[in-house]
Amino acid sequence: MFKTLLAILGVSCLITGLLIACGNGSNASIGPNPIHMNATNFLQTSITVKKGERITLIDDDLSVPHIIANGTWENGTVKPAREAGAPEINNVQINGNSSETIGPFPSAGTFKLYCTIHSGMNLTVVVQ
Ligand SMILES: [Cu+2]
Repeated sequence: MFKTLLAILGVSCLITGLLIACGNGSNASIGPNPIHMNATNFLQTSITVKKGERITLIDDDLSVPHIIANGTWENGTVKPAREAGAPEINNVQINGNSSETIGPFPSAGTFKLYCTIHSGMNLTVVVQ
């Protein structure tokens, strides 16, 4: 009886330890300056970061991908453009339920990103 109790206690400790380890692992996998996206847009229109930092785009939708590039949507029309000092973001695909880290942004300024799939899906990155 006592041995059985000890065994149960041991297994419980093992499971608890594994859960804690897994929790730490998933937190560490989220990159700097997270920006979430749903199926059709960024959940925030701009983000301010420090010079040299990166941003992390997180696709919270299970099935819809996003493809990110330098430029902006204006009244339903794509205006590809890369500002001086902007990192080249050349059709970076973020699949459903995953994330990609973009950058670094080496220069101060205001940089526009858009999704090539979703009309009006714009993000402004302000680097200070
Ligand atoms: Cu998109």
